[in-house]
Amino acid sequence: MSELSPSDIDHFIEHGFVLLRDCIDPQVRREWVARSWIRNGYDPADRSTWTENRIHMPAHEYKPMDVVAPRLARASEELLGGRERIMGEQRAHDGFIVNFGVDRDRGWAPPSPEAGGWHKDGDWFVHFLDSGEQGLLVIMLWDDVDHLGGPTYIACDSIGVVSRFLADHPEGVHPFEGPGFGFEELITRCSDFREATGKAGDCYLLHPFMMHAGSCNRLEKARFITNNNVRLRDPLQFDRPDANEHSPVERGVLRGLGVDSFPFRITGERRGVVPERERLQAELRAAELKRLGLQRGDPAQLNSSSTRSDGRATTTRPSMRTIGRCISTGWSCSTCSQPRSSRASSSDRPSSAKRASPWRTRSFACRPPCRHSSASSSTDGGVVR
Ligand SMILES: O=C(O)CCC(=O)C(=O)O
Ligand SMILES: [Fe+2]
Repeated sequence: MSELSPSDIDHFIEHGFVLLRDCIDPQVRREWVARSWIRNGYDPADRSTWTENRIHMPAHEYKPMDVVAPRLARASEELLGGRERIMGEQRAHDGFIVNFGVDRDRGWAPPSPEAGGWHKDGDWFVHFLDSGEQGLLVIMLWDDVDHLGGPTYIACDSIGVVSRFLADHPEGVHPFEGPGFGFEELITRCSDFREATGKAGDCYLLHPFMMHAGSCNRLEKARFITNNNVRLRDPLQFDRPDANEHSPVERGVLRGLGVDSFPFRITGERRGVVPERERLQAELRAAELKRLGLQRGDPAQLNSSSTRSDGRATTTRPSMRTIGRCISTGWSCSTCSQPRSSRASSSDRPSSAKRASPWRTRSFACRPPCRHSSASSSTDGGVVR
């Protein structure tokens, strides 16, 4: 059975998005959000510890989207024209974009060109009308996102604007070199602005050409989203011999161009770009692993396993199954950083510590002396496939 009704599909083609309510596994959602506080070294109950207004966290853990949000996975397939058109497995990850209080002291601006920060995602490739690197933009809400609480602003009539711009640039558009997109000008051509608010577990599936922007968070509450990409195997096609074979994403572009078919051919070179974000996130990841008590992880692994917006990751990293256990008990060996094992007796615990707190790491010493160091570079459960 289809996840999306014909009217959902029509809505997506016309307005560039569909909203799926309550589709994230609540246990994964709670665990990952709780762990993010430890990773950032912030206390959720003490705002004075929130020293950054916004953090785009690197991803540590990936899980199949079929498991974390199966309805979302199916809906994404339907919008892209079937599972066989998608590259690899769809995956959820914990690379949260946390808005702790962006512009909280400044005046609120409604979703409008004046709000600023408008862009289309995809800082890791040169863009063409038919680019498949970013097949969809999914905004997953990992906690409630309220009006004035930093919802992503979306420009629902931007799909046509961006489509026409890219159709005029078959040579390709670099995300940040040269003239680029000129988003400040493109956004002035839009007028249908909305706020991506919702409840924890809701997910917005956006057309990849949807222009969007972060917004100010005036509420004393951190906002947690991820931006998930679904990558296509092949470029989009706008002149399929059988028009029924056009996916809703392709049909959104055709609608934006005002045609039924469009024989588009690129004239430039498809290539990837390494954004500065990846370097920053590698630094964040190393700091997070320290806070999680995994500072003995192989730095080579840490540095090479940055979040990839394209949903792919190629390297091994310390086992997050291990981190998960560590957090659920709240105990890790101060020598080897590994979680408290069954052979550590209760007398190993420092007497001052009572109960595992979700945002403080705790230590104990393994007795007899641990052999954990050999396990600390384990990739079990941490190999990103
Ligand atoms: O924080 C937000 O609401 C938007 C973030 C975003 O669009 C991005 O990081 O690309
Ligand atoms: Fe974005």
